[in-house]
Amino acid sequence: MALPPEQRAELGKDLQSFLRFLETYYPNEILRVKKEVDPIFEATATLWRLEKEHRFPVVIFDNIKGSDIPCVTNVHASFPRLAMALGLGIDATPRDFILEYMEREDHGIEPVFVDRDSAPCKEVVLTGDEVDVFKLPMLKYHELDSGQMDPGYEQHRGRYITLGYEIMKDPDTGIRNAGIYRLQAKGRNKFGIQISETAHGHYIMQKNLKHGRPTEMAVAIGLHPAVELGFLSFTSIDVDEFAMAGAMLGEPLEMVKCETIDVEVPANAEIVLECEIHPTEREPEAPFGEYPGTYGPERNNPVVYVKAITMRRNAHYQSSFVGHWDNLLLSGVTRNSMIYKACRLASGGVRAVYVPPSGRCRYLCYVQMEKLIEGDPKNAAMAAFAADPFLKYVVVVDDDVDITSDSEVWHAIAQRVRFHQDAFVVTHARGSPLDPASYDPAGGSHLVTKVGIDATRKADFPLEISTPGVDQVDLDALFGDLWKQTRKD
Ligand SMILES: Cc1cc2nc3c(=O)[nH]c(=O)nc-3n(C[C@H](O)[C@H](O)[C@H](O)COP(=O)(O)O)c2cc1C
Ligand SMILES: [Mn+2]
Repeated sequence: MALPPEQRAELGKDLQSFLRFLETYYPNEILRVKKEVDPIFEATATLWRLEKEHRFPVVIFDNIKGSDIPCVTNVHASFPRLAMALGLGIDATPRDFILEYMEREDHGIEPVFVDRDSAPCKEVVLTGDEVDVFKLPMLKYHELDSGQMDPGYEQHRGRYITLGYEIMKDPDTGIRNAGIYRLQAKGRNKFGIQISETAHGHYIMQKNLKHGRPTEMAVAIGLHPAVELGFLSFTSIDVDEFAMAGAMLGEPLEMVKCETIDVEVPANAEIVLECEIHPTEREPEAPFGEYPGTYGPERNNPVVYVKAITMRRNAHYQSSFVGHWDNLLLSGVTRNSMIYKACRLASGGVRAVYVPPSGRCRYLCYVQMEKLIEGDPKNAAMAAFAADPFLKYVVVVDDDVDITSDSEVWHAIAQRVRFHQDAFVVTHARGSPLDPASYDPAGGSHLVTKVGIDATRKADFPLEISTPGVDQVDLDALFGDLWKQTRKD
């Protein structure tokens, strides 16, 4: 369940060390593309082609047209890699992951400061006119991705940064915050930004906007996946996510001050953009291919100016393919622990929760429990809904059902549910504004209908068939190897 100690020691604390770890011990997890690849669709078409083959390796594009910087993609597109980032074995289960993640979330490790001379992200410092974001291998992901461009930059329309960790400080409390908010490249030193209304980053920006102040914001690109898992932990606005990043890394996160703004960033980041969100300017941003597999609508969104770029000498840029496994799994594994905690609070019988990829790791949740008293499954379902507003269907099953298997869960629904008494429906509840089945998807409605289902066996469930001795049968003794050569259905 845990990585062997010699492998664990080489997990590293930055993106490139993690990639070296994979190359050394799990070389089949990485593919490299050496030929020149167009940032407009060609890289993402390659990833999607692999996806159609059910292959989700890390893909490193060494040579994206127009950039000297390699583009690392798909790091989070496979669950075992996320588990290994936390020191778990390649065969860890989602339940192993939740328990490890929760344990670490409960023991934050405060960051430490290093001086700029020992910070890899300061090896190259570009300020003022030296700033040109189009030197970064930013990709265009989906056909209709767009947004308003500055004059002269039309050929770059639709290129986005999707895996920048935006770091800001709450002006009232001074507490740091980190979250991913996409950036639409508009000009040499200018982006549009989409920060959802519910993100902490949005509250911080609003506090500054009320006073007509710009918001200082650093964007860290290219981090160790454990650091990313910490930054994305579902904490209250009063928790410094840098302590969560340290907890996931297993040691304090090393931080360094920015050159031009009063913000601190991970010293081991590959690339850092030092920015300000303009206090008044807004411009059309998007459409952009979003996590549900549909486009997020164009909006008049804030504008961001880049004051400096600092980076490693051999910096690697990192991208996430939004709407695909790389994006879905990363958000999925971090919400599981929040849902699990709430469900355990509601019922001590809950054993595990899982937000399956079939629900885009957002809309569906399976809860596995040892039902000690009737009614408990519905309470567990209500707790899951209370914890995560994006959920629309929660299905609670007995503890012999494998909740990582959609077909086992559907079997339980088909066999054990009297819908009129085992399900409950809540209309007009808050969901995701990007939900394609919200009451008004074109208008960006966040109102959705939620369904909780108790698919556990009820007290009058008939006796199930069984045959004594199944586990004692020795197939090798009976058939030699021949049984293994029969077709597996
Ligand atoms: C690949 C990826 C892309 C994301 N893009 C956005 C985005 O563009 N806007 C947004 O508000 N949230 C986005 N999110 C979700 C937020 O980053 C996430 O909810 C985060 O926890 C918000 O942090 P905060 O509440 O501390 O601000 C994205 C998540 C992932 C994994
Ligand atoms: Mn936060």
